[in-house]
Amino acid sequence: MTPYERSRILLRFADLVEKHNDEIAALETWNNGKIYEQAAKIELPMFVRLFHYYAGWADKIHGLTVPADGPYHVQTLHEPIGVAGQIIPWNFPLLMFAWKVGPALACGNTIVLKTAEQTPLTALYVAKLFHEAGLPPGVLNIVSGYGPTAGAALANHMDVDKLAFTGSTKTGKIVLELAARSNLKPVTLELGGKSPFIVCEDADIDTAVEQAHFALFFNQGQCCCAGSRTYVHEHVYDEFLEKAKARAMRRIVGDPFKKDVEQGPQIDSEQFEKVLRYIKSGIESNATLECGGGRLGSKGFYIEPTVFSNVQDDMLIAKDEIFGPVQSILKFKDLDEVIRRANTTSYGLAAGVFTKNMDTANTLSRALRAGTVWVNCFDVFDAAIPFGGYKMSGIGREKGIYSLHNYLQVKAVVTPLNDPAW
Ligand code: TXE
Repeated sequence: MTPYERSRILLRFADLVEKHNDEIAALETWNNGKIYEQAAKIELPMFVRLFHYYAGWADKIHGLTVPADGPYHVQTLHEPIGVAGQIIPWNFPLLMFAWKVGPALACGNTIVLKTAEQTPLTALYVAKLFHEAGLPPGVLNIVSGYGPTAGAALANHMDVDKLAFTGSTKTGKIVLELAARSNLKPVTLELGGKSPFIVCEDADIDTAVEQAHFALFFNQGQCCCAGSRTYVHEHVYDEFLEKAKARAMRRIVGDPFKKDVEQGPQIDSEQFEKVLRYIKSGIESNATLECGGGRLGSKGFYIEPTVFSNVQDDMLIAKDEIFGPVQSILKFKDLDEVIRRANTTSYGLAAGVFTKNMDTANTLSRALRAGTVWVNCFDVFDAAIPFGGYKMSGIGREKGIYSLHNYLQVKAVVTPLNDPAW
């Protein structure tokens, strides 16, 4: 298929999704429990935008001519890598689908994608729309299955040429090992995080409070890049804490289809229990429980928006990825100290910095070992902005121009100049 035809299919697909925006958003809420308004007004439009973006790339992928020493004509061909295996999680079922499928198809690959066992619905629905958009049978294959069986089979398969995985660091290590033991397929990993959110002395406190709240509680706290260590300068700590607590107490939890509700249920009983265990551990390690701390109601996996203050770096709630609506607030004195503490983690996915001083913003954004640093904002996602982790938060980058390299082989073709054989 020509690159232009690929581009046309991606555009037609995006148009079909746009046409079915509200019903797909409803399906995503049934799938995951996320807020319907969020699915309909943020995630679906972002999904469509991602496919428009990759449609734009499909006919702009090309190699180079290389000025090598000697009488040679040297060129590189950028070829599709082949069959891409993709394993996605349950927290953003559609967006993770788009981050993986968009670049793989733009580059001309075929795909076997496994959805998370909790959230099989929307990928199947949109795959049908791909068919309607003219994607030939066999190019995009969706498998609904469990991790240790269907997921592991993909990672282990000798005929899968590339693996892209998003999920926990623990499972990331397993799939990397399976890939190494089988055919050494290249692997990109987007894993967990424990992202610092740093509020400097000169920050606009009301904005910082609202953004820190959003950074942690968005999507029921089930975000890999959640700002889950809120570091606040000692001079503004008390004011910040009071306002952060008040904001969390105002958070509306309930039926994700209802208007004005901000937080739905956690994804399943396993995650629900895990979050409650971490809350218990925070209380036992003597962090101060400012609000929340338990289950909300007696039906469904709803958790009260929870805020801990007086959190210390060595507490489990400050070290582990909780993946739930639990904000941990920590106090710091100066920049060197907060840089050191923010970087003392095995993760390195993202960071937030709130300050009015350009010098502080530049210092922190260079010093923090994280794949994304948001300054005076958080969770700004755009199809063109690369995303990925340092350290145990992953390998490689998704989105933007960087994602294309995950799905291409580079072949160097070397031909003598003035070859008598010509
Ligand atoms: O993740 P898993 P789980 C973190 C978060 C969460 C924890 C556990 O902290 O509480 O991980 O969640 C597939 N071979 N994140 O257990 O197991 C699985 O079927 C191949 C952060 O749900 O990593 C699913 O499709 N595949 C994360 C995907 O891996 C396997 C998002 C993710 O599941 C497999 C989700 C195996 N042996 C959880 N075992 C993020 N980075 O956003 C499981 N899978």
